[in-house]
Amino acid sequence: GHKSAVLWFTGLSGAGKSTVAVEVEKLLHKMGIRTYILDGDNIRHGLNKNLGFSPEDRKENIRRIGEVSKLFVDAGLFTLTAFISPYQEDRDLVRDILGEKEFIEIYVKCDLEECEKRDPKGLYAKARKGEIKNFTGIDAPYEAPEKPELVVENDRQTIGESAQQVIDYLQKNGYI
Ligand code: GGZ
Repeated sequence: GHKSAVLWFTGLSGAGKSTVAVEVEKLLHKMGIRTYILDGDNIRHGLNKNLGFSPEDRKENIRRIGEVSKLFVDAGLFTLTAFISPYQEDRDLVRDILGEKEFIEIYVKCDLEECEKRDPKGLYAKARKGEIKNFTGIDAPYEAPEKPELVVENDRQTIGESAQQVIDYLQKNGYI
């Protein structure tokens, strides 16, 4: 058996949160573990489509995602979330909602310079030109986790290595 929890990936836009989450999910599936990924595609376009990117809206975005994650964990699923979640206070609130053992904070570390170079959706370029306001890393803050359970350095290792690091953590700590 296994003990389900939330794998909470946090980091800049373009850091590779979703990419690592998808890779971890594949590895969990191979072990017969059921999962669900929450990301901008299924949350910001649905449940949270009334929210923008002000600090207040981000706070509410993260709070709702925390509550939804709790429901999935209660249903027995390993839940993987991929949101910037830039504020320590908001992530701490989710930790309170979930409980210490059910919340695994994973800092997906990647230099701003590298994220900006990747810029898959051209959003950093737009933010630099002032066409997008309050863009994380440009004119809105990102507070790096103070005490994450795990740090994966996506600008220094492959996605496969980052994913394996997460699986190792889960095994070492008795989740799987
Ligand atoms: C940051 C923004 C913004 C602003 C639109 N700031 O690379 P993406 O496109 O797919 O990831 C970013 C995503 C961030 O949404 P989150 O729900 O993860 O943010 S938070 O946790 O802070 O609530 C980016 C896009 O939305 N995007 N405008 N101003 N990212």
